[in-house]
Amino acid sequence: MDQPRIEQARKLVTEIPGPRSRDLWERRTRAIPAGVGTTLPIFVERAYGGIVEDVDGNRLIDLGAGIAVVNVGHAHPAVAAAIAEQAAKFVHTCFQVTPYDGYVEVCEQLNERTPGTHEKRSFLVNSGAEGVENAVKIARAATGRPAIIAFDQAFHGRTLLALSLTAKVVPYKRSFGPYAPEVYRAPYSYPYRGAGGLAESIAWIEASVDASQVACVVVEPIAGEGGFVVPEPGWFAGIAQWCRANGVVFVADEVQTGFGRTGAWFASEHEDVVPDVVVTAKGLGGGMPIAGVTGRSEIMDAVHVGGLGSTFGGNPVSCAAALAAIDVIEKEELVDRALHLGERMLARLTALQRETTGVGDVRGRGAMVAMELVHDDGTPDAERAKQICASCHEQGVIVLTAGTMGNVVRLLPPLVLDEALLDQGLDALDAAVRG
Ligand code: PLZ
Repeated sequence: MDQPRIEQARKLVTEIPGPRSRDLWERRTRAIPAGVGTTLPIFVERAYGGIVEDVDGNRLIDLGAGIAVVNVGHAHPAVAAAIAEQAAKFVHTCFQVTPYDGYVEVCEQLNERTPGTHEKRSFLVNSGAEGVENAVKIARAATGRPAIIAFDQAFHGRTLLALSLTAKVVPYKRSFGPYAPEVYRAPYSYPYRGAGGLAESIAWIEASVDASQVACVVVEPIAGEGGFVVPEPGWFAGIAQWCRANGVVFVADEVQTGFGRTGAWFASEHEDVVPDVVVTAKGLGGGMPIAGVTGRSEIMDAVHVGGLGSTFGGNPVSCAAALAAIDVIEKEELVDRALHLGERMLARLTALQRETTGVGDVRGRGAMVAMELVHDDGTPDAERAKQICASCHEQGVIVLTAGTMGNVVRLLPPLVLDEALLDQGLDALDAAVRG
């Protein structure tokens, strides 16, 4: 298919945001509630690879990948072609009404590629939050138990049950309760803050709820929105081990960490953990909305016929995009590329930490790298994180904040990003930090 490819170079022709984006912002404020936040108010005209072009003709380097979604790059030609081809055949039937093979094939891919060689089943929904909700439903059905364990720093989505599992109050939870019952929270391992060693986390769990009442633990291998917090070695595996010992379903939320992002297909692999259930979304669809719930067949099959479903879940166009994206990750060796980009990012950020003040911690895995900004006394400096992001945005580089305290700047570029573009993005970040 003919594809309007955009030269992989930054180009700034107006201030950021430019006049056309500002006009659209006016319309946006009249049409859309303020509750929908915005990181960077440029309005997008098109995007390709690692470049996002706005309506004023500015071309920005993307170090955010739509929050870990376009791992294969924006509008990858193979993904765009698969979408167009499927759209011309049929766009929707509802898989529960009349099935189609793309859905089956995506589930086969998920069963094959997620950790573990045991017999698995998968089913498809539309978003990470919906995936998490369904993982909990399945775990409850399989165990007959009510309770769920989640952790500090956790983000699992914005629907009510998922939001009950999410930790951060502002902006996510404020004024939206009451929350779902039977959710218990334990400390997440946070080496920089010296919090949540394995023994402490398990002690918290056991002090909060009787293990025999726990259906599942829902946990991210790396806390994504929570600030790219990489747990201490052995922690994630230790929690999985506790689950096994207590008949608790171990649910890995790989929504943000999956599909090559961390330099493995799934981040659980870094800890040699085989989760009972894995939730995927984001990178799975190459930019199209789709999410998967994959688990041991005996757990997945515990649900009665008709107990799982969704009108749009596993939409045929999203499935076609997912199959193309998975193929691209494989053929373009993007899992290895994530490691390579990650090393480059870590090296630059580590130098910044050494040569400037206020960068308390630099951490990450693969192409999921962040720095935590702190005051002299070590307390979180969210204002500085915000300023650094704003400076990057002015320089035409999309970066995002994260962190339960909002004091983390995170980098998660498309895995196809040109090295030269990455370096320019890092130059902008460097300038922003050195101020
Ligand atoms: N689990 C680990 O990172 C989504 C949130 C964006 P959905 N993270 C981005 C926002 O402001 O809402 C996420 C995640 C992890 C679940 C989710 C939820 O995925 O597809 O946004 O529902």
